[in-house]
Amino acid sequence: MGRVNIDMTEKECVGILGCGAMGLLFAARFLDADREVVLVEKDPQTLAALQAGFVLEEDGGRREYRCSVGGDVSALAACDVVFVWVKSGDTKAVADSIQGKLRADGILVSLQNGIGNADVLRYTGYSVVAGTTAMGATRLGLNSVRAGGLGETVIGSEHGGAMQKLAALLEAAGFPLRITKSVEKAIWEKAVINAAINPLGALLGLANGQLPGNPGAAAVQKAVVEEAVAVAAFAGVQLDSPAMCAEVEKVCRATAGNRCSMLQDLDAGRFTEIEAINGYMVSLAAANGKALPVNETLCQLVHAREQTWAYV
Ligand code: KPL
Repeated sequence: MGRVNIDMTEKECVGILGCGAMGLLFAARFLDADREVVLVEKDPQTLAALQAGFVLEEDGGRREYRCSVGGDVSALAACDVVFVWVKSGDTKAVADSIQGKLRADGILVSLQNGIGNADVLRYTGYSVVAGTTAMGATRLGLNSVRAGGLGETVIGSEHGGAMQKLAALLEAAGFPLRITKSVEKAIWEKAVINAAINPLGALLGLANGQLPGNPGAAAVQKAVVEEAVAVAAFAGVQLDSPAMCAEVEKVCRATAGNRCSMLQDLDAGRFTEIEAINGYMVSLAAANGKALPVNETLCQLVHAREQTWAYV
């Protein structure tokens, strides 16, 4: 589908719920586009740092931003659109906490990694637009982020009015945008890419661009993709293994310098999104009487890394 041209006379208020790398990158883009932005962050240290503003590093330059910041979802009461940028494991808690706190016509947006986030958010009763983004970002500190390249953002077309409003907002903020009739497929494609890159990058401590040239890592990536493509069919999504392998390699090269989000999580002592990515696939396969040994082993290894914090 093509570009959406809507004359927005009124400037929206955009909420960002969860101020990690992606949350801050999106906030910066909307502030650059002269939108009002409200940040909500539950971690007290990050919240305190954000009260002093935040910094975006990009192309060797550095820009400082200031906007409203709150520690509770009630700060989002006036927002037209709220981007949910918490980790997948926290989406359910967000859905529970946000009920009745937004405008009745407020729009929730989930571009998070993993499968099933939008379904969880739909329980709130608000309009939810689901999608994916390939924008790269690396968190440098509590209130600083480095932009990592302009990747495509994809959103689903099924929520007519909400989708059009969101599309106009994203385009005004300069996001390369694609609108698709099959957002489920786009979410699965992104999940397969994450399943093949994130646990390997995280366990090996390698940047994305180092994975394809590492024969062991590349062989495991291929096995992950083959299993993931087989299980996608149980969700009614038809994917092609060689095409997905090529896509994984393309993303590794396009985001070569990026340390994937799972590696950033482990480095920062945060729990990872492995359960919403490889773990989701393993569970769906099990529910259909199939095993995914490679994905399951990666889940166990990433959990084992998370559990090492118990010993420090
Ligand atoms: O989405 C990503 C992530 O790090 O979570 C990729 C595409 C792998 C980029 O690093």
